[in-house]
Amino acid sequence: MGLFSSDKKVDKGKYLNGFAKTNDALGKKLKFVTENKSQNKEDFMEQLMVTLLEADIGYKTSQVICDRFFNTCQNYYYLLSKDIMNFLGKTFKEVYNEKPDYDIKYNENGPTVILMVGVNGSGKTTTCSKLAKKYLDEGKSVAFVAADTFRAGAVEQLQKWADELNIPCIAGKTNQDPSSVLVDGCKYASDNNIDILICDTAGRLQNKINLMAELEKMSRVVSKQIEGAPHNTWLVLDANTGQNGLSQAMLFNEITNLNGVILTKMDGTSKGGIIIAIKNMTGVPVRYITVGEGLDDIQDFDLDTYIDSVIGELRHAK
Ligand SMILES: Nc1nc2c(ncn2[C@@H]2O[C@H](COP(=O)(O)OP(=O)(O)O)[C@@H](O)[C@H]2O)c(=O)[nH]1
Ligand SMILES: [Mg+2]
Repeated sequence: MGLFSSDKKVDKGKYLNGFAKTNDALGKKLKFVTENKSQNKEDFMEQLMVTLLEADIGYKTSQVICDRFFNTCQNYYYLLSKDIMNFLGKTFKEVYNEKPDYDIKYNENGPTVILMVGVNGSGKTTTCSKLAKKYLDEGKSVAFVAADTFRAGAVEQLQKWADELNIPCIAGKTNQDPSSVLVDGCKYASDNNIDILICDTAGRLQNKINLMAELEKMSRVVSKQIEGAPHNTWLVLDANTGQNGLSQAMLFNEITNLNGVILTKMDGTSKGGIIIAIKNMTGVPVRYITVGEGLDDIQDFDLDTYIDSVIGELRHAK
């Protein structure tokens, strides 16, 4: 086995806390709806749809889940709530896995470059530090590139985390071309046997053409420095943004080669159903979730633990 293993480490307690609000909106409501189901199919279908939509599973994905349910369980009225919940859990999993999942890319022959992208305030910089802590705990060497040269104070914010974690931070000057900072970062990482180079970038809206073009340039420039780089381009999405997050994922995916999504601030939202919608609609796997502001509030995304956390009531349903 190489330096990198794809084994996931999952803390169930953090999942349960992180998804508590989604569990209220989805699990507890589904339990109620299925325990008190209407004999009228249209009514029951509507209740199911509304519950899925409220947890931000999205219209198209919710429709797929409902169709599958009513096609398979025509005699739904005679089913136990527990069986319906189990069926739905299984369907969430199938829908998530409909587009192939694939592992995180690691470079076994040099630094693995991770580009963190997303809109302002989504949690990119704090997630950089959480990721760094996680990789350091796994015994890897980590460095930062502060390529957010656009916003005043952005470089200092990452530098502060770097000092706290005691890792190098290759920083750009205000208004320096972010691509040139990335070049410096790649050179540093190659020369200093860095395993993981985490690159923080400026927040950009998915509909701002020149900022998106800049992102394309960054990828191109990095690919000339280290073979296969950027090995990972991860979109950092605030889970609170729900369906807007879906449109961000689609547009970023058109411009860059996204191969992962990180959903942040899961602890503050009931919209955790967005995870299923994002994977189902874009095919981009969810890599991590963040569930708080602490350095350890990051978790590998694990589909089974997620489904258990959001609709875990199935075990107690009648
Ligand atoms: N509650 C909570 N807050 C978070 C989480 N992740 C990030 N934040 C907060 O979101 C805010 C914006 O984060 P920042 O990393 O600066 O976003 P950036 O603009 O994308 O770099 C900060 O106040 C973070 O502490 C999370 O998982 N949970
Ligand atoms: Mg930032």
